[in-house]
Amino acid sequence: MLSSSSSSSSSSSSSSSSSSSSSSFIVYMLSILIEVEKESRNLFQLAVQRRRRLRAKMHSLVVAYTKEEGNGESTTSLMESLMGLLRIHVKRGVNLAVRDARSSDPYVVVKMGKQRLKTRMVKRDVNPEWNDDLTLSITDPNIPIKLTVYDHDTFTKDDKMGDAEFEVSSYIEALRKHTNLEEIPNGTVLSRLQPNNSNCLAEESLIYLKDGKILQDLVLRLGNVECGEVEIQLEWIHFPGSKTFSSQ
Ligand SMILES: [Ca+2]
Repeated sequence: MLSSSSSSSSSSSSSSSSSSSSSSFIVYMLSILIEVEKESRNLFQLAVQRRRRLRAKMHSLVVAYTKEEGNGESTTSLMESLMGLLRIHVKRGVNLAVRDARSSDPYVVVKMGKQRLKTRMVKRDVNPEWNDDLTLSITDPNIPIKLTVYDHDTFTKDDKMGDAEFEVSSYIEALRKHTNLEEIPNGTVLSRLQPNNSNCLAEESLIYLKDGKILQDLVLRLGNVECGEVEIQLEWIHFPGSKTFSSQ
């Protein structure tokens, strides 16, 4: 009696333990599935948020641009004609002109059409390291970009320290041509531009692939001034939804 009861109890406990172990396995699997699902939902939400932030940034840039334009062109049509954003990393000035007693307080102004952006000012330095990013919205890559260096003055009008122009058509062409970036080794030079009489290049300018991005380095020789060069780097920021680059 005792043994039978014990055996029955042991058999019932063994069956319950096997069913509880399989149900705990299912619970475990489910919890993993839920975690995976939650994780992918989080990633999706992050991507959505990032896309929304980019769109908001684009929108505010375009609105600012439209306001500045004052030409009544609607924001929507500008959004449609927008190819993307061009980030101009203004690295440094080299051997710039002296406009104060011994030095200058240089800053850079970049203009494209009616867009106007400027870097911070570096006090008393004719070899300034600005390391400032200026972002232009690009609708027509054939519009030249003009860069002017000024000497900041407190009580008088800021003096000019030279200017230079450059175009982004070759850079855009490289972006259009090379959409299979994962197949190109890091550091590959995609295009070279030589200095000549019709451009403001001080030396050969390279368009190359670095860390999955196509960049262009330019050293601009300043004109309308006795001396000075400005080093910049171009980086394209793809705009989600832009039809300019098929693979993006
Ligand atoms: Ca000054």
